[in-house]
Amino acid sequence: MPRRDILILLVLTALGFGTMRRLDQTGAMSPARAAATDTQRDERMRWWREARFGMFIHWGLYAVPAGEYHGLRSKDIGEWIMSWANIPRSEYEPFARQFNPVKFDAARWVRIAKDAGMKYMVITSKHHDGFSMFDSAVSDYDIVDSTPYKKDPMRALSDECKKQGVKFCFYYSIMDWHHPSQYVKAEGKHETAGHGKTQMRDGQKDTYVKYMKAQLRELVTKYDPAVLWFDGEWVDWWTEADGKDLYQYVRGLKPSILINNRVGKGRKGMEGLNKDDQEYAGDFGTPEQQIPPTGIRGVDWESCMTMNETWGFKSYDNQWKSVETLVHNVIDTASKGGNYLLNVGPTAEGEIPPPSVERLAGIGKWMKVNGDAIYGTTAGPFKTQLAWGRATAKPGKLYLHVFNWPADGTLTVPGYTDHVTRAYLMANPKTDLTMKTNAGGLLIQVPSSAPDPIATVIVLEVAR
Ligand code: H79
Repeated sequence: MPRRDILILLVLTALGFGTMRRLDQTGAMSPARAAATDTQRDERMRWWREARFGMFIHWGLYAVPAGEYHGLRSKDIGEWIMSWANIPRSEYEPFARQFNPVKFDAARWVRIAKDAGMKYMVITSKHHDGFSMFDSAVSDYDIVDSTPYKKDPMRALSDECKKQGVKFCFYYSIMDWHHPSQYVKAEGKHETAGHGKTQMRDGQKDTYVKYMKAQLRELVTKYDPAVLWFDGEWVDWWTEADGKDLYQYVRGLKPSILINNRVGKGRKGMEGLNKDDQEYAGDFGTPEQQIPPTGIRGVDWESCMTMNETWGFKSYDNQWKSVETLVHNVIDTASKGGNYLLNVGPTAEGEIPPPSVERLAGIGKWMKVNGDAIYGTTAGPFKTQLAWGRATAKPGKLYLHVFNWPADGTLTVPGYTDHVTRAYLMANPKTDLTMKTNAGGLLIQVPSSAPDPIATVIVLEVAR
């Protein structure tokens, strides 16, 4: 490691960077240090908490077989085909020769995300299959050196995100099905195929960690990502100490970067939030394919989810969620204080599938009117789930997201007694809605039918 990095690392370690809650070596924390690190942490989390909605992109060689290998199809996820179809490296590598995304248009991808109301994108720089989607100096198994495309789409995307004001972020898998340090030891599986739990060859871990660090240095210094989103950390050869070390390394490369909890072992299964037996590395929790039943105050988290049933493109997955479900998910997540990271799986030709584009446009239409009730909000104040929908909050404002419109023209906000000075529809801010209170809470007179069939937002101005 260069001297400069060691220095930065020492300083950051001394400042107590890198744990979900910040403790010093003894496990205790002086109030002064807590305040300092909280401020730094709040500072670097600020844009992310404000953003609330991002695009996940799973794009790699797996888009070539698109969920089918020698006639075999599966319900399993597309980017795991090297595992479930038991494809050895020698047969998987040639997919690179068919990966030619001539229809890839960085400006269009970023525009699609932006028009959907998404504030950041997280794209696979390297998934479990080990193929680098950027021009890596430490591997030839990358898009520039091994495909007929020969260009670097991450360069184009990073530039385009800067131009259009979308935060650009990378996913990176710790488990690697292509690196010689790792192999498969499982009944009936090829030694060099993909597998949920790769083994580490004796004495090879240091070599592999050096390789990861070299790639991460390239990713951070060449593309300036706002987040590093690790995954594939559950293999038994990866430890929390490894995670903390990698966290500090990446933060040393760019002090303002955000790093998810999958850099280490904090993640609690698919729930994704941190276990509480010790302090784990990572700036935010990562529930996968689920939205937690309630939020947790003071904990940052982001739910990632597919729009159909796969992350990487599968030609025959038509199980699309409706625009209504997706908008409800954005709202549900925000109402619990989290971010929603919604996935698209582009084709090997470089196109975001049209059903995804249509749905994103639908979400964007809603966000354009109601975005103020999502961006920069925190969880609503209600302890129990509202029968008609969800609530989000900002200082001086409460946003009611009504999924089920009241048949009798009266919306009841149960137990709500704060001083409300005004109520109006987000889509019609000039017209006041009539309110009264009774023992049940606040009663708002609303139009007889739902102004927005997906979710109507009612804004309450609250005296602080
Ligand atoms: O990149 C996408 C997927 O390929 C990857 N994560 C998303 C974002 C992924 N999805 N599912 N899996 C990986 C399967 C992993 C399942 C498990 Fe486990 C790993 C089961 C047991 C080990 C996760 C960690 C659940 C329990 C521990």
